[in-house]
Amino acid sequence: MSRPLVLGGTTEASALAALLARARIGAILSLAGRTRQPAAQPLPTRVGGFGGAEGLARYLQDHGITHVIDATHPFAAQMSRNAAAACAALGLPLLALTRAAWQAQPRDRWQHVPDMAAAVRALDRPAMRVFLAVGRMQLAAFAAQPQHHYLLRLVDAPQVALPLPRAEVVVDRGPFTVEADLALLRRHGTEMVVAKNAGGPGAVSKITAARALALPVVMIDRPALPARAETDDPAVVLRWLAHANLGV
Ligand code: 3Y8
Ligand code: NAP
Repeated sequence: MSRPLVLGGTTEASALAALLARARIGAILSLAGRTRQPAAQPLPTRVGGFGGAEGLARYLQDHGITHVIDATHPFAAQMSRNAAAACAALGLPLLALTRAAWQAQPRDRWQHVPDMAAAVRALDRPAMRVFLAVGRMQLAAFAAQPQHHYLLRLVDAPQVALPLPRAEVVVDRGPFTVEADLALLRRHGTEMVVAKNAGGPGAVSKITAARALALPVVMIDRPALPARAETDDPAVVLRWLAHANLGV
């Protein structure tokens, strides 16, 4: 009997969780515990870190996990590295459920930067109205460019003072829509968007809205991830589980 662990926290992970629950596969979903009220999921869910790759390996053994599906966000590189290391150490099958990066379209005004530090450097210019859509955990880096008027979209209301002197907060969790993001950017008078190349449908609306408004986008490219088997199709994950099950 297979007992998969899904490392979640994305739209794709939630969709896979629904498929696994409907197929009555005894999977467990795992979240880091970054948000105060994570969306309810149709699988038993554990929340919190494992304690590095070693802690994850112990968890996999203690809970008789037979497969690991890494459906984490493309920027959750540490979790992906730990999953690859723990599965290699235990000889457990690992499959990543990923989503393609967004590609610039002809009218897009993207400036690609390799990482968050380069995104901060790209803002080294006179004050602008910037939609900083990178979430809460990266805000401190942007204190190096305090001159801008920032619009921040966070999943939870900030509990501590923000590291940015001129910032307006919108508390909202995606998936978002184009019409809502168009209204948001117009209301704020946004002149530039800063975004991670998350890919997928859940965060793309601000990129589509920026295109419609001909706004420049500082697009942060994805971090390098460990080599592993990948698919962007949840149905492939189900077949992989069935096949690997036959193999055990
Ligand atoms: C805790 C689970 C689902 C999953 C929905 C996706 C889509 C909406 C868009 C913007 C960009 C951002 C952020 C974002 C999106 C989906 C997906 C996605 C971006 C939840 C969730 C968790 C998190 C963690 C959170 C981070 C933050 C990043 C906000 C749940 C809602 C900016 C990434 O306040 C914080 O501490 C937030 C932390 C990691 C990045 C950061 O560095 O701050 N996601 N987001 C997961 C866990 O605990 O393991 O609360 O229910 C999931 C989703 N967020 O079920 O439909 O699939 O990408 N999440 C980015 O892509 O740039 C918002 O505003 O346009
Ligand atoms: P990260 O930097 O790659 O991971 C840092 C540590 O957080 C990991 O080493 C692990 O702690 C813990 N962790 C991360 N994901 C976990 C999970 N699904 N279950 C249990 N522990 C987890 O991760 P992150 O970028 O902070 O992302 C955290 C979560 O938010 C992930 O679920 C991710 O899918 C989701 N998310 C992230 C982003 C983003 O922009 N980064 C966007 C949307 C959703 P231990 O070492 O103690 O095991």
